[in-house]
Amino acid sequence: MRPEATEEDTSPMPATEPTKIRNIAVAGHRGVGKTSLVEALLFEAGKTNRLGSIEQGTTVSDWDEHEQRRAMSLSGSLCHLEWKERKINLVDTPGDAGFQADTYAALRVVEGVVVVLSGVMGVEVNTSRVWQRAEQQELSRVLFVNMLDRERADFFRVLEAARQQLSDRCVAIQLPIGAEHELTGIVDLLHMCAYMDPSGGREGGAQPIPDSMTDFVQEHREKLLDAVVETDEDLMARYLEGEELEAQAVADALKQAVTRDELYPVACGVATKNLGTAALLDLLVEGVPSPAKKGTTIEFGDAKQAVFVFKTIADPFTGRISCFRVLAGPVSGDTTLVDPRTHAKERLGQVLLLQGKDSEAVDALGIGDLGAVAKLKDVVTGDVLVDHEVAVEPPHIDFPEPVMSFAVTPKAKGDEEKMGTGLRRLHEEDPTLIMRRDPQTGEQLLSGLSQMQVEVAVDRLQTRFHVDVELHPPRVPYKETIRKEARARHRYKKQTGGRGQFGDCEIVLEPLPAENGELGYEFVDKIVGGAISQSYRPAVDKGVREAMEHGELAGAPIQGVRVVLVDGMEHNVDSSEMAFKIAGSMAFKEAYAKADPVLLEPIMQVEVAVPDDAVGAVNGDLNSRRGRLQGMEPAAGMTMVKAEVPMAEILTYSQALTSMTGGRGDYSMHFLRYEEVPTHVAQKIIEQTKKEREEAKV
Ligand SMILES: Nc1nc2c(ncn2[C@@H]2O[C@H](COP(=O)(O)OP(=O)(O)OP(=O)(O)O)[C@@H](O)[C@H]2O)c(=O)[nH]1
Ligand SMILES: [Mg+2]
Repeated sequence: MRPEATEEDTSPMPATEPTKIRNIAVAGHRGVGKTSLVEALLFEAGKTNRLGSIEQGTTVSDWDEHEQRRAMSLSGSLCHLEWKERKINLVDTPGDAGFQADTYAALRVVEGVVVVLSGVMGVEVNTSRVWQRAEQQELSRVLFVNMLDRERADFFRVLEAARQQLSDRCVAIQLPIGAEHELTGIVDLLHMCAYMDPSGGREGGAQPIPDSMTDFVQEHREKLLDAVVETDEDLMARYLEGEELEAQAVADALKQAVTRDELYPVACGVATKNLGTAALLDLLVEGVPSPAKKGTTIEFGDAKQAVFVFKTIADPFTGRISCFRVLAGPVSGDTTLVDPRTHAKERLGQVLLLQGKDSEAVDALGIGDLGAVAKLKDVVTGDVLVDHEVAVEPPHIDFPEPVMSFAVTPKAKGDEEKMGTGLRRLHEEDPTLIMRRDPQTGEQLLSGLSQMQVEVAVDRLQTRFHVDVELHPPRVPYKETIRKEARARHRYKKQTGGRGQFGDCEIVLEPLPAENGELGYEFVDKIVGGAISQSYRPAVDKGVREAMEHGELAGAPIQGVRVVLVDGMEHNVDSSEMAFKIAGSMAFKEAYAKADPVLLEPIMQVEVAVPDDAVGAVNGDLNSRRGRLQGMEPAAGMTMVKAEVPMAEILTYSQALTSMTGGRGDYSMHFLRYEEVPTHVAQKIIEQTKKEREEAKV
């Protein structure tokens, strides 16, 4: 007899069909209301019973204690909801420049992006960056102009900015009713209806458009129609003949245009009041293509089951959680996959759906769906797991390069290993957070995309891994080189009781020009006759190399030198390799002092995105940092200032830029080349080194 189904019925729940899935990243500039919008969408769809807020630290997606403490998103957060019989997976991404790794990874696993803009600020630096990424991935995009209840918010100004700076194919699909604190609702230009402000409750369904707006709405409806018919030849023909186009035909054409990434509808609302969410969800379901329609560009060979890991959460308690997209499936729990990168077998225990920090086990996930699994062994973000060994090229996510480094040391002696383990785990979570030892200065460096990112890592080391660390500006990796030729001879001779020491060599130092920007070293043997026998000559080279490790000026490595061994002498009993090594080293030091040695410093190429009103201040400041301006270009409502600046002057730039631009500035930099330090600056560094050496002696 068949048992009756109970609540604990374990019959497998079918995976969601790929046609019924919508994968969407919510992205944009810092603090425009992305997390608040995701919160509102979950609430509107009935996934939550109350609208959480950033202020109270009660949103689903900013669940981490550090996110709540700083009132900002620090990592991507995966959520899901159902709307009109579709499953919508949402990835709430951080807007801060320091945490873009998750944003870029999320853009690899979705078909659509809601680009959120502030109704006050409009297009900002990161709006443009996200837009460009989405463009590269050919993702469907819907814009959401948020915060329309705020003072100085202006939907039409933002719309115009989006058309100018992002794409002229941005077109309003909604309009606000009223403005700023008198905003009372929005008009849906596609379905020609209105939604009134629900003040934080669920949205109340479609309403008639207020009479007072008829003409205005008509004007914008026509703009929308113009834009839509342009993407559809049949409609265009009928439109030009003056035919009245039925609403459904327009809606279908719009949907197709959004799906094909040809039109970018601009929606609007107020996330914190839940205004505009129903219309937005409709638009996402209709416009964003399903994984069945769009497919993925990530390779998985002929695998029958395959997943792509786009995010790793390093939880000290549950262990590692890997978030993935199913490439081929369905994929169920209790499956063993293989990671072609490591050739290791990885067992998937339970397959999970994530809702912020909460997880729910499901039987299986179908193609295109997003989910997670705990405790994989050696899987890192970016890996593709498959059911049998196939040669797949994992997708290149192209994470941004770190722009700043700090020297990091544990407060307590003996905590080095704990710090190392913690930082390695944090790097798994955020691949743009990089730990390395500088071979020249010996310091442990922590590099990242922003000061905030590094500071958050320090906080996490403390709360998760219980190790307190300190950050210092790193030592600048200076180098030394010579400007002119010099010659020296050194005889190393020791006569003691037994066998003595004898080595004698004469060398000439010559400046060696850089090759491909790299300063090198060359040893040339020009001994004629047999002044020094063949077997001792490499010892001279060795001695020279040792002397070059720490130059006399600032203890920095010497580069850009050709050493020519021209003469010497040996003793048939007392000579040894050791004696020639010492002679080589001493001869080098003597010649070096006469060869006009100079100090070199790394020069960075710096690009600063500056709000127009702060350009003067930023340029002046770069000047005072010995920077050389290379040019200025308008970029997304800002000015992109390019300059070459010595690394020593820009180690602590982030705070200065924040205060000059009210937090609206943004910068990136990379190493360019080494250059001679100006004399007055070099003098200070040399004196400082001298002082440190003397102190070390005492
Ligand atoms: N007045 C008003 N405030 C809003 C609105 N949306 C968000 N906020 C507030 O703006 C602030 C930032 O909101 P978040 O949701 O954290 O913005 P975010 O884009 O997720 O920020 P990051 O993830 O840090 O980039 C919070 O204080 C929100 O309460 C809105 O529509 N109107
Ligand atoms: Mg957020």
